[in-house]
Amino acid sequence: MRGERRTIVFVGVLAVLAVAAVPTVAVAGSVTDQLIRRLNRQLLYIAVPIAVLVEAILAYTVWRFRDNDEPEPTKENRQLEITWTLATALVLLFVGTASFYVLAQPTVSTVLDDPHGSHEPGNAPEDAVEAHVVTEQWNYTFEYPNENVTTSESLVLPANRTIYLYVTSEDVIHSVHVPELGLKQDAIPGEYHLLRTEPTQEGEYRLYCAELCGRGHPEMLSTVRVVSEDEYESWLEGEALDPDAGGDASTNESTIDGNA
Ligand SMILES: [Cu+2]
Repeated sequence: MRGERRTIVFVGVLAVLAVAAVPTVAVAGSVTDQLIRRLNRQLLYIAVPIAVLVEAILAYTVWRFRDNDEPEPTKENRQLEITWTLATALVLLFVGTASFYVLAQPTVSTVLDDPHGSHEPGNAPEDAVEAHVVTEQWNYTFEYPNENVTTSESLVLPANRTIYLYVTSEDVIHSVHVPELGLKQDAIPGEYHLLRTEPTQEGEYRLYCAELCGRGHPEMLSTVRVVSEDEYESWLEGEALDPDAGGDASTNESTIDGNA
């Protein structure tokens, strides 16, 4: 009976691990977003069955021993102890491995494969798109140094290309956050910090400032536009010919000042 129960627990744990290990297809905005979503789903596959199991055992115990006026202490059960120790170790091993796999990806952690240990701009590979996100109270300037393009309207990125975003600030600490693309990076005055990703889905994504940075913080919003390669090229050409077409950095600021 005891051996049977142990087998059931082990089979249950293995089944949960097997289900969690299967990659599921979902529409993700970027490679980064896909990695984070998948990890979240895998951890849920582990957490939900365990929560249901524990609650079920708890409810059963309360019901089963509801009229037990003389409870006896549990006797030592070595097999049961070994079983739950091993089961817990297996679950933790899976959680740790799955999390570290995601953390070690270059599109999630940008520190690991940087040869200089710094995030100085200009280190993007030839085939990647390099853009600088310059934050200041309370707007954004997007610079494309290799194309000599600067705009404040929106961050335009081509789909299915590697993107190197160098984030910095002109005044106080801001944080560049694009939840739907899985991107978040602090903007520190005098420093550049790298965000690396590959957008996979064309569309418009909201860009937030995620660090309280003063009076205009709630309105420090912008847009990331992920477009096709052709659209991106013609957008760059248009911006290079007519730099003022993309809007003016002071527009947002004067609007906020006007409201205050
Ligand atoms: Cu800000």
